[in-house]
Amino acid sequence: MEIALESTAPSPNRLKPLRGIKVEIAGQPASSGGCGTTGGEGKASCGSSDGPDDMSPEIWEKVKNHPCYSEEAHHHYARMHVAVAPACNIQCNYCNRKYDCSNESRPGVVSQKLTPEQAVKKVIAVASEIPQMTVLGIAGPGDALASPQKTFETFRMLQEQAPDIKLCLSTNGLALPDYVDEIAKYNVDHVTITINMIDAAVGEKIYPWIFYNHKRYYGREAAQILTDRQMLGLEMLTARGILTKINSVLIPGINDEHLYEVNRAVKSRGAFLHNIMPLISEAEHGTVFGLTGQRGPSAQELKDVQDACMGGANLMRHCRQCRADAVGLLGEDRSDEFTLDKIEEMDVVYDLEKRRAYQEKVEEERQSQHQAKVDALSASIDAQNIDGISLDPEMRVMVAVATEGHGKVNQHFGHATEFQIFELTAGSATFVGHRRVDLYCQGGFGEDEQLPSIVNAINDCHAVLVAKIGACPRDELKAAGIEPVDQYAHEFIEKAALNWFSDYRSRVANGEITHQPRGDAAIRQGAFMAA
Ligand code: CLF
Ligand code: SF4
Repeated sequence: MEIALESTAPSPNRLKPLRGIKVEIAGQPASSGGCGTTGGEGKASCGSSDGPDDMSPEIWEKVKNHPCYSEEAHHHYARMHVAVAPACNIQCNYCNRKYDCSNESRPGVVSQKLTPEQAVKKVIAVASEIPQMTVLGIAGPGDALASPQKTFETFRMLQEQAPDIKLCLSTNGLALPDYVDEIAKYNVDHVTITINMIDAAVGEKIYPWIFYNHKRYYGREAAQILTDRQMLGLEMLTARGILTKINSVLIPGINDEHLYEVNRAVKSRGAFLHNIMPLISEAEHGTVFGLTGQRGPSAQELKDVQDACMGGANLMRHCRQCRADAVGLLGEDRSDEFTLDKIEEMDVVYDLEKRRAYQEKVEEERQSQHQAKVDALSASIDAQNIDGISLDPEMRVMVAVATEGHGKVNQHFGHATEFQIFELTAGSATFVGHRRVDLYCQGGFGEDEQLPSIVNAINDCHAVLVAKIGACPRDELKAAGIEPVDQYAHEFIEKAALNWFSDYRSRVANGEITHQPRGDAAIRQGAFMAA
């Protein structure tokens, strides 16, 4: 399928036209956002409703057990990263090269660097211990394609020794067009490109320099080369049928309004997913942005940009900005269990059949959970009026949910290190993201000084749904205007949230309470954490 040269790119005078490359992803129209052929464009994420009926069999095979490319899969399948690529060929103003690449990991984290041989050993060890680990990503600690020998040597060895593991890489895109053949040769099916701009006037505020063709370029010229290379690389990957995810770092005042254009430009070039991540910026990270006081976005600013991009490339909302050596399910990190000295002592047996059998069980559980959730949702209350009083059909609120997984409200408030956020309207519960918080319960006791930061993190929510909550945080949440709700413990999240919402609307309708708009919430900026 040919992409029209006019395309949907919004600023043809600033963006070079598409190069007329034939763009085909099996089963996916070139101009579609990727996730769905029937599921609609610009969905909140490749979310829980996405299944084999929503996309072509070829794409379903690629995404069904990739935790980053499928929101539902991330509850069941794990990924790991190996930090084999130390070099970088550009400078981002949000990066300090003492730490890992911030394009696919949280600032301020340092990974244990590995040789390709050590990396392969580690992958095999993790794969035999965690059979639901299905994806190996190379995401730094620098740029995966600035150390191409190490990256591709790791992929080559892995393909031979662990052929069932999906290969994934993350890059800033500068060197990408030179390595598309290698990427295809090693069956790397998933590539992330960090694209923060398509306009060099924006780019020069983010990138002071790049190193390209043995020469250093600065300012606007550097940004122009970078955006041209990123767009070319994206088109080449799409033409090869390789799934692409675009990461964009949202930098208030620099590219917040521009990311809509980025979303449309990458969609027109066949990007599968767009992951808009908040800038995390602190002076202690020693980055240009940290030192000049450039702030990150608030939770509502992030949501506003994501919402504005709806209708374009599908949005990923479950990213955890993980480490370049992360191991485990998204949101958990087990890298400490697999340090090189520990691997040396392990009895490692790579049993492909055992892994397959285990993953079949995981898939069965996922299907039955999915069905149970669908059934529960259809039984949720969707009242239009109660006792003859009509409920406000336009009302829209957000709630925070404490969960340990299985799609249920099943975590104690004090044990939560993150909350899932859902937006509710009459009859719909949409996942909009996660909020990291400091653990409230430490060593069996509530830490009252943590409460203000937790309230800040979910301050835009009308309620927090939990399995259990103590008297003290309950009172403080109420005082902050957030309703603590524990009567839906161990129910499926969407059903619980919609039933609470129906009850809330009826209390508003009968005058028991007054519906008040909520304020904004803060995205946690702390960086020196494990996961
Ligand atoms: Fe790693 Fe990235 Fe592959 Fe995932 S992470 S290289 S696509 S396997 Fe995932 Fe982590 Fe977000 Fe990245 S949650 S930072 S999006
Ligand atoms: Fe840092 Fe990654 Fe940017 Fe390179 S591409 S400067 S490693 S954030």
